[in-house]
Amino acid sequence: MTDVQTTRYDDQKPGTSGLRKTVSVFKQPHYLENFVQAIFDCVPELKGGLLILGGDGRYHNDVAIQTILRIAAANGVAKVMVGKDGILSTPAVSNMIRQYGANGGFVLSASHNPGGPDGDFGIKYNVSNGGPAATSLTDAVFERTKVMEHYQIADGHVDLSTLGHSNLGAMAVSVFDPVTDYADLMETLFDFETIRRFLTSDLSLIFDAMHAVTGPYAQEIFVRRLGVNSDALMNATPLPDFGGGHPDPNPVYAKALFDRMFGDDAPDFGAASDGDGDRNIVLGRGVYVSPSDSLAVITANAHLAPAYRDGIKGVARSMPTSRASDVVAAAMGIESFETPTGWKYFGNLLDAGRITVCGEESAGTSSDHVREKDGLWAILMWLNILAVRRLSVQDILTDHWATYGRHYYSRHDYESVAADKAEDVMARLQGQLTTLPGTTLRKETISAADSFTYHDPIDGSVTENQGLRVMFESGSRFVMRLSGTGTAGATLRLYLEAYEPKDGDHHADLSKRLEPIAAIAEDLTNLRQTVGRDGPSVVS
Ligand code: G16
Repeated sequence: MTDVQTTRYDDQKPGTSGLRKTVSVFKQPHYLENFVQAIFDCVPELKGGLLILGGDGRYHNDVAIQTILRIAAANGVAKVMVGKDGILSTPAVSNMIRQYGANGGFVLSASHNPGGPDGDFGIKYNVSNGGPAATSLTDAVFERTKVMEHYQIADGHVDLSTLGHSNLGAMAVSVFDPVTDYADLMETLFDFETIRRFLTSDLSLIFDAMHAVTGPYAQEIFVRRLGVNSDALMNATPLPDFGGGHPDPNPVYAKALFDRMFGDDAPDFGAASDGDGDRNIVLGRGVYVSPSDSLAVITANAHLAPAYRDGIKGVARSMPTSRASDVVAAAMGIESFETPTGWKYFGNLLDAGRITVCGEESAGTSSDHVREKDGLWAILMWLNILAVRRLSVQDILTDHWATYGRHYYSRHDYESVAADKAEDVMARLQGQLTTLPGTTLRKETISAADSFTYHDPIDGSVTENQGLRVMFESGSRFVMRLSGTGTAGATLRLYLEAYEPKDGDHHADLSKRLEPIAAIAEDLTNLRQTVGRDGPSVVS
């Protein structure tokens, strides 16, 4: 074991989901080592404990895993369980931590961000409930990185290509199959027999793994256990640079899937996941299910899957997610919660048993089976619902809107804009918040406007400045916030939502329906001119 005198970095503050930087930043001397040592310093129970380790297979994953193993050995960890070839999806890490009673786990991923030598890398620490570390811990880690002087590291190398047990110094290392436990868990939650019958006779499916981590999981679950033909899987081999793609399942980066689903002879059901397998999107023939609608549909129909047969306790959504799930919760007489963006904010509600399902507009949905969002879980939930109800995706949506009304919804991303310009846009809107209520713009009267603050009902913690909300009397709304996951400049997100009651028109053109709200947002923020763009980089 060596005690290394280190050089500190001042930029190791975790964002929405762990520390994400370009690969070149992570390759700086001591950069990863400092961050990992800071976590060991802040989580003393890891000494003598069990750690889960894996990542999405992106470039630098293999190097970083060996480094973490050596630091873990030097810091007295008793045992590390690491996925074969360093592979583990984010939800699988969460499951492993819970299933094996681990003290924590590292996920190496920059999620939906691009990979490769010029791409992004990331590291996220999950705690013993399986969920992302709370802000109190990530803040403590950041503070530690600013004062630390040393880290400890052992010598050695672990062969990750073969299943089995070995030792690194006194630390036991177990290389395990990353897929089986997770696939087994899915089989306990859903009616695989009914889904298998449906998939092999009535429903054609296509799944895009985007050359990211879910390829092997999809192979095991869809092909081996559910009988789907393997040519239904697109891009199912994980690659360090995601095949040059951008593993974000949106209409721009998953264009091939969208083209198939909106083309002639489209399959009945299409889905995709992201770099580390926690996000999902669902499409039907010629129809895209907005993640906010997906959460609402799952809330209303979860009882059709065996694990949720007795009903769900409550539902939570991140603040920018549309209020579609609130309407379902009210009709069902269950609690609903609005939390800041970031899966970590659902953890307390899940642990306290106040909610069973939760979701985010950023293509994340999950339940209390793990403490992460879970892409394949959401896709299997949809398949279970479709297999029981025997309706098309479009028919499920049409029926849902007729029952609860429709929240037309879209997100406009302005990616990689100058950080100071993005701050200007936010400041301009922030400065008007107190005077906006009562104002009528383009026939819409503003009922309320604020900067979102979350009061955690379980631990009483308060989280401020989580995005700016402008609400209208019509039930429409827009939200503006800065992304916490980008690595280049700033990404501004504008979330647009228009409510159409249950007896209204649910089949209007989406962008036309949202146009007045978008125009008001532009009037109030001068967004496009300030950031120097004609329009958003991505519309989803
Ligand atoms: C992460 C978080 C999510 C969050 C998303 C978007 O997702 O885990 O909870 O909704 O970022 O964050 P932002 O709008 O700040 O970019 P992932 O899939 O990147 O881990």
